[in-house]
Formats: sequence, C-alpha cells, structure tokens
Amino acid sequence: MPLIRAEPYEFEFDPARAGLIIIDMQRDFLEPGGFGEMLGNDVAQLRRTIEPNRRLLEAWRDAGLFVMHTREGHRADLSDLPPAKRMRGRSKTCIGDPGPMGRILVRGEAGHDIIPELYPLPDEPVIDKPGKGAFYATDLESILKHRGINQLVVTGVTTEVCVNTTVREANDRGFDCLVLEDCVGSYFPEFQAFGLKMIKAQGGIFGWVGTSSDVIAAIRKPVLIAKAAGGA
Ligand code: TIU
Repeated sequence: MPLIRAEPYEFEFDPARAGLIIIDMQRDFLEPGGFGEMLGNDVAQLRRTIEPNRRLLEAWRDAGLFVMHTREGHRADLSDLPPAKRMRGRSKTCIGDPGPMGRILVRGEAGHDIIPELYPLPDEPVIDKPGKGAFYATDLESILKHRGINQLVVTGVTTEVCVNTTVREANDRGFDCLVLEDCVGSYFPEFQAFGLKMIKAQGGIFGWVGTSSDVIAAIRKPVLIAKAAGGA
C-alpha cells in the first residue's frame, strides 16, 4: 500500500478503493464574468487550482482510477432550492435569476457547467448536488458503496464551504479523506489556511491534507517514472 506524505501523518493510499472527487469546478465560480466575480470575489484565488487539478486528473485517468465530479445547482423550476438559500445574502441577483452565464446555479445553464480544462469524460459520474455537501440529497454514497470505495482524494472549490462540508459528511460516513492543498481554493486566503487546518487538526479530526505531486508520484506507472528519471 503506497504511503503518501500528508498531515497530520502519512496517508495509506489504496488505489483500488480510492475515488478522486473534484468539487464544483464550475464556470460560475471560477471564470471572470461569472456569478462568483459578480458578487465581488477574486476568482484568481480559485483559478490557481486549475492547472494542479488538470495535471492530477490526467495522471489519475492514465492510471485508470475512479473519478467523480460534482456541480452545485438546482432544478430549472427551483423546486429543490430552499427559500432560505435563495434569500440569503440579500443580493439583488439570487440563485435562479438570469446571470452573466445563464440562470445562476441552474442545471443545464452554461455557468453551472464544469470548466473546460477539467471537463468530465462520458464515463465519469457527475454528481448534481443542491447543497454544499456532496452527500446531501445525492446518490454519491450508493455509487461509492457499489464501487467498494472507502477513501476519497478531495479537490475543488471552495475550501471552507463545499470542500469542508463534503469532507465532514464523508468522515461521518466512514470514509478517509485526503484533501490536496494545491488543488483546493477559497476566495479568501485566511479561509483557505484555516479550512485546511480544521481538517488536519486534532490528529486528523476530519482527514488528511497533502499535495497533488505526492499523489501523482504514487499513481504514476513505473514506466513513466523511469522515463522521468531519464530511463528508457
Ligand atoms: N462550491 C461552493 O463552495 N459553493 C459556494 O457557494 N462557495 C462559496 O464559497 N460561496
């Protein structure tokens, strides 16, 4: 079993029982001109995660491992949108209203979809979730159960909101989570730092924190490592 460098201590990685879950890398959260930026957020804080996620996803796919993607959003009729969520923030523009890239956080709209750099392949499950956590009101848990997955490598945005909520939900359901600090992002640097600290504190109360380069090294096929080292 490969050991991956992590905090608070090394993660015993079992590729056959691990799934990569990429949280909410959606155009409305990450792209200039999207909903996130419209609310005054600095999307550059999230965009720095795109390239590390892209490299990780490429290596993960090359290794033939299991990957899932999530999107936060609602039905077009908004019947799964809690009124409290719609009104929160007292914003002029709410979820479901027309936004810069279609109706905000509504399934099927351009802004709700995943950024092209990380677009799912047809055989990769996409979990459409109405909440911040990926387990709430989705079939994620049954997908993981049927696949025999008990470890999650977690990336995406935002660190303190949908990533933390999903990790906490997973932890209560018995999954070991390894969160990759270079592949998760927050609009707020202080929340990025503390969002990660909260996961690994108290002996790993919710899980582990590591980096994508260590995961990529663990899943690379030996022939690729030999090539990188200058071998045949
Ligand atoms: N995906 C996710 O984190 N949804 C959010 O609403 N995040 C914020 O930081 N607002």
